[in-house]
Amino acid sequence: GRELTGVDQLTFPQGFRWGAATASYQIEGAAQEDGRSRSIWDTFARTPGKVHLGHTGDVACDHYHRYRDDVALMAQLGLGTYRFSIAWPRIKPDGTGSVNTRGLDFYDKLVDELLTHGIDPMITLYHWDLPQILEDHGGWTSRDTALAFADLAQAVHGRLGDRVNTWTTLNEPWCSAFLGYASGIHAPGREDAQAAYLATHHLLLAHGLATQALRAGGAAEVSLTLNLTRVSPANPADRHDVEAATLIDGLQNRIFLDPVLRGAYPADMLRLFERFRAAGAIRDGDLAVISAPIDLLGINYYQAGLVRAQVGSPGSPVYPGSEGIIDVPQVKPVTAMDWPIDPTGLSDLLLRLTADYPGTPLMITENGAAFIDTVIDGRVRDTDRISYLDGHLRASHEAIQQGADLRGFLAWSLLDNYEWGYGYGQRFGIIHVDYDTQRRTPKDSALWFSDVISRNGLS
Ligand code: GBH
Repeated sequence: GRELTGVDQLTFPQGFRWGAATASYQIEGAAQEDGRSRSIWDTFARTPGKVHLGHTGDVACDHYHRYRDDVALMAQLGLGTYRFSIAWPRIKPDGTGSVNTRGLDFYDKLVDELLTHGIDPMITLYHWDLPQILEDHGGWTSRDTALAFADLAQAVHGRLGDRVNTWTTLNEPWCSAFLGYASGIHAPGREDAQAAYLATHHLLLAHGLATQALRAGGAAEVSLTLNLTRVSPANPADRHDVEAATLIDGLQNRIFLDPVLRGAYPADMLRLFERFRAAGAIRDGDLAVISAPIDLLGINYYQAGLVRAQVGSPGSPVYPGSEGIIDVPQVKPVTAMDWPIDPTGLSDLLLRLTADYPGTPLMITENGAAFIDTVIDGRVRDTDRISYLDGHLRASHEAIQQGADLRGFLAWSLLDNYEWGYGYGQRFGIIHVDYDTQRRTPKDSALWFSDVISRNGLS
């Protein structure tokens, strides 16, 4: 029954922010409308062999035309916050210079629609859809891209800053740098370690310069979202495994956290910048820009890492400099992505951030899972997704009990959408999308999440 005592409830702090997240290229479609230019994902998706079945974001969820219905669904579920991203090629089709007003108009209308429904808009300025024209000039390997990003931030804030309080500069710069330029599994699909380290620094600089622009415009709350995780040694008693875990922790977490929150690259990461001839990109004064205070650190968490030292292993192309280290398969239930399910990785991560980078409010800006969903009689019985979210919310609650300053939780994702290299083959939504009809069906997880929001906790 529902007559539960306080002991049976896991209640979150008052004012805890609940919501869901999306990203422009993954949901908008309307790729050729209102002056939008091509992004690196338009190009990458059309490169044979890069994306599952050659899927593109040309139509995606057609959210560009259906945003009113989508906002109505959000309101029906009781979401308090909606995190979405801005498509740079809509705002500045040439990458730099003049603003395309029609591009901004879309986000202006979306923001008003959200506010009308009492939903707090949270804008991410970059979620991977770089204008192709900027990639043609070096993309994130070029310092100019960081300067252009600050101008973009100023333009978007100039139009929406009177109504939007929370601004996120970048989503997961690790993915942009290492999946985009080192392993080539994301756009622009380059496989060049030096480029990945140059991109890392220029992305961080972009974050810092955009933060300055947002502050100058009076933005209330500035944040950065990182994909962070716990990286453990396969054998904690083996010194080599521990060193391996430390290096991967550096490449995944500290290479972004330390410059932003401590004003310096960690020594082991600086050695990699040097080894891959990228240290010259780090100029005097950059770290002061990069480490300007932020109000909120966004965390995207899906799975934890387990590594082991193995002499002679070539290492992983996603971590240039990781020779002698291998990923260890984990004996755990997995999602449809084959990602092991491990909520303790999240509580450990939140407590580690609390200990190592004190004083920064935290927010889970993405957490969720892909499973194989089918609509039967108008329902999707995704109990696997409910238990995934429930487990990670329990882990979040536990971390709060132990002192983590966690301010909110956003589910990834509002809608099934274009899952990058997996195309439409993987479904992360709490709302099912039929890509033939564009029909939306809230899954059981959406109804469950709505109930969690309404009671500010789990029962
Ligand atoms: C997020 O990225 C994105 O922000 C979002 O757009 C995306 O839809 C969502 O997650 C679901 O994927 O790449 O070989 O090292 C998550 C990115 C993907 C990074 C898995 C770590 C581990 C395997 N993560 N990746 S590998």
